[in-house]
Amino acid sequence: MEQTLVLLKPDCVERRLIGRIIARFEDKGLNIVAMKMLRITPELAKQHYAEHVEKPFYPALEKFITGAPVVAMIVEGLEAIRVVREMLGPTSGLKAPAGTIRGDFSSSRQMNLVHASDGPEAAAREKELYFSADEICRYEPTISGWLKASDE
Ligand code: 3AN
Repeated sequence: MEQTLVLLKPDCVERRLIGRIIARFEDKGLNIVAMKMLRITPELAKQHYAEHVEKPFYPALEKFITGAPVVAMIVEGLEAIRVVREMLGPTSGLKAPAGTIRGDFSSSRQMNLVHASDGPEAAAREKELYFSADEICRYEPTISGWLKASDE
């Protein structure tokens, strides 16, 4: 099992899409093992987007991501990092294919609704940014046996 950090961004919260987006992860058979709503501070934004801090678009990105609450989640499943990224689609909602979350709900590169870790190192780093170990709930849903075979 793999875990990935998912953020429902301010546009997702403001557009009242939290429930519909979470439902897509649940429908896929992924397991939510941690969740909270928070307001991202400029300090946390700089840590989260460390790779973008020096880029010209960073000030607008920080203003956006700190502009309303977000919902942070840890999502667990087989190959969850890749599976969730593919469910989101490419960064720009204008380029994301129909059937992906961004393709279905976003027409923007910045307001693309959801963030998900892009690899194992990012997942480990981002999980720690948003959650302490005691906030992660380990459990085996009783439906698991109907979502995949025991040897998968
Ligand atoms: P993803 O959310 O698919 O992982 P990243 O991490 O490359 O995409 O970008 C995070 C955010 O940074 C984007 N949602 C967008 O707001 C901003 N961003 C990334 N690249 C650009 C760019 N070339 N011009 C403007 N904003 C950008």
